[in-house]
Amino acid sequence: NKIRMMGAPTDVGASRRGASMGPAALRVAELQRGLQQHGLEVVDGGDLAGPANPQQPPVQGLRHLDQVVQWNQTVYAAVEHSLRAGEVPLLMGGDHALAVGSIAAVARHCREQGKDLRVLWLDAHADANTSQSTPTGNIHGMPVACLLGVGPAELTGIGGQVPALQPQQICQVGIRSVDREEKRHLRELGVRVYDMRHIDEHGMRVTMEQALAGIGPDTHLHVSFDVDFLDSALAPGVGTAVPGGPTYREAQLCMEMIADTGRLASLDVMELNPACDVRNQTAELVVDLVESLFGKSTLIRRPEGPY
Ligand code: DIR
Ligand code: MN
Ligand code: MN
Ligand code: MN
Repeated sequence: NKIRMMGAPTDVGASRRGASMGPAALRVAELQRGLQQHGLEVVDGGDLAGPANPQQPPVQGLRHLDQVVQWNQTVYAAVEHSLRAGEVPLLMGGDHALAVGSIAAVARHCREQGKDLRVLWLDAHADANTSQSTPTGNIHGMPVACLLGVGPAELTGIGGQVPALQPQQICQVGIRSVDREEKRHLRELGVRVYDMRHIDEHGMRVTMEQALAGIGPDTHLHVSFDVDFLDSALAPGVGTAVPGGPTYREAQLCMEMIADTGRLASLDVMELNPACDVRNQTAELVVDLVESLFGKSTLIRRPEGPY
């Protein structure tokens, strides 16, 4: 199916500015051409529009709620429209708060089409804070909680069903930074989390086999890729870098195993921050990894796994 790139140039959900330049950096790194090289049909729908960043402090534990809601409504509508057209939406963030709109649209589409939705959340952070537990007030630390029904009604209600997602539909990989109160909340929400220790102990291959288990012909697989998932030495171009993430090879294997399922149907590429990057190297790495996610491989491989 045709891939539709759409940019959401905003950083209203973060406190560090710069993720608003993420879509431009991905275009400079030739994301569209990179995917086309593998025979994929890719259109760039340009950037969505939304409110500017007012750079205000949090109000009752939430920074820029109105702006985050507006951006999410726009993202929701654009992703929904693309899915209805039978496309694979590729959202270029923008901060990760926008995954609420994106995934709410995917969830609604799956309900309507009778598809089995699975969300793979690749991130250093669990993004499961609430206005109570957040140490920063940044809504990009809250989208998982919002999608599971915990958060301000203007966000949890996007897509018309609360919660938009059931905890067993989402699985996190690469987690290594969870705030103190967020930890308890994550456990209560019931999200499956494969943290870095799990990857250390079992390896990326076993971890991804576990994360992808149960995916079948009726599955719509959505990947929400926060670029800070990657080790911060490889990928400095993010606002909240955390050391100790997946290496280049581990990240490639992760992406290739997702591609092998043949079920990837929508994607978020979030939190790329060119203001923190070194000569656009993080954007270039992300393009390389997204190519793998859509099936680039070194050799022609025979299917061998359970998927
Ligand atoms: C931290 C950082 N847990 C917070 N979160 C994110 O502000 O809630 N950084 N998502 O990318
Ligand atoms: Mn993150
Ligand atoms: Mn384990
Ligand atoms: Mn995130």
